[in-house]
Amino acid sequence: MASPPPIPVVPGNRSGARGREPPDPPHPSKQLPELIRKKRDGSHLSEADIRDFVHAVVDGSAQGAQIGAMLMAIRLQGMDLEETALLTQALAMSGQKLEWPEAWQQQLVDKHSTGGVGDKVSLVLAPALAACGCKVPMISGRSLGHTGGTLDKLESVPGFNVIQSPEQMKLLLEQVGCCIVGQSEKLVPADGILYAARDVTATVDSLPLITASILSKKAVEGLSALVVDVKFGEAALFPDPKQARELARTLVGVGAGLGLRVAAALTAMDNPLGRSVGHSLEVEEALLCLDGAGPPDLRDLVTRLGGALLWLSGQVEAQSQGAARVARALDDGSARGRFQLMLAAQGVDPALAQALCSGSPARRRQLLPCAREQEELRAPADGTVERIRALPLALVLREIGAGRSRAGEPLRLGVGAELLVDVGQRLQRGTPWLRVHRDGAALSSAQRRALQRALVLSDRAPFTAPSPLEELILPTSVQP
Ligand code: IUR
Repeated sequence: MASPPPIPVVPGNRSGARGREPPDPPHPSKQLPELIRKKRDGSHLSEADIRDFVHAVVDGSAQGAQIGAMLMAIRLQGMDLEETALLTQALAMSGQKLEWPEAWQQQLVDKHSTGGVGDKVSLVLAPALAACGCKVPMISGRSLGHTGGTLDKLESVPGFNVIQSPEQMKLLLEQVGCCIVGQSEKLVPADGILYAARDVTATVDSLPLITASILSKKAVEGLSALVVDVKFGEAALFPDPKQARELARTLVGVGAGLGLRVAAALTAMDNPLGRSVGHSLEVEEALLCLDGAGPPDLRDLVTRLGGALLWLSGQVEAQSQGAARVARALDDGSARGRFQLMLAAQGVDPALAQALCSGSPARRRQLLPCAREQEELRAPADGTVERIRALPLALVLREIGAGRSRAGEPLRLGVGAELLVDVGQRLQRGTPWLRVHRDGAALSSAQRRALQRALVLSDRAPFTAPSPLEELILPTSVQP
């Protein structure tokens, strides 16, 4: 594999670059109907149009209905790459840009996912990359709909604080090499407002809006390289692989236009990733992966995404070399050491962080939030596990408290499920295949039926499940 192209230096998009210009004065919201009409009728929005819209969103002059109308116009009419890049920039400029020492330039990397079930990759990858010498200023999201969120998973560790100022993030990167934090009023506030509005206006699944939302948060991080994990399959935002590939290409293309080196991984989200779904159960599984063990699909994704990032940022000669380096960090305990440091530096009692990281799986379970009851489901027939459908599983778990239907809803952090079998495995009728961790009443018969439908059996011979990573789309050219 050839070395990646030299890293472009884009003014205002790098460590040491000057801060953003002071914002222009607020614009009156009476202009907004014109802008909305323009997009509604399929015209191209200019840089000034997009900037005016984003200003109005942030300064509060845009009414909720106007924001919703513009989002729907964009959802229905789309945006070309230029408009999407302009929207990304306008969102990024709505808050503070993170400033890092010049010496970190090449080491700054990050990963983002479009949302999955059982996806705990960030929990493992951020400390593993830190152990490989990277700086990872990860701004993550919360659980929403049937998909899980990294911030909520981390908050199942008592004391973990996702609210960190830009100054604290810098300290975390100096001392630990990684941090995982939430978006705040200082960081890309326009995306926070638009994301919440998208959620209640059926405009989440818009290619330009997703692209601008993800890349604006990454543009302020001043990265050398970014990999976006774009999910496809039944439980993904875009189930159709063609649409997911289009999103992946848009992310790579718009990223390149902004001087960001972005790769997009297309990964299958039909089965949950790993064997655990649910907040504290996923932290336990992330710790297993950090022990150098855990499910092979999780380790495979962590090492391959990490390998791609080390290669893209020019730190290794080939992706396979990067993957081997990440695998070493998992096997020699250095990644777990970084995770322990990150927990303690982000508010967890150091004794608890140590006990979690060095304890046995049984001890870890005692230290994390635990559901009150467990209930097992058994295979209804003999057969080979063809699929374990992530979507019905996640929908039932959401009903019993492991997910949210609306932003801000409280979560039951110990609620979730453990898969007791693997895809490709031969089962006999009556074999326990799923252990549900629940707080409330027993599962209803409708919930049990829905869960049993998640187990898809066939007459095939046993097989080894393929890697979830189907394709890595790399930037072909970078236009600073
Ligand atoms: N993650 C984001 O940061 N923004 C989005 O719109 C989606 C995932 I979907």
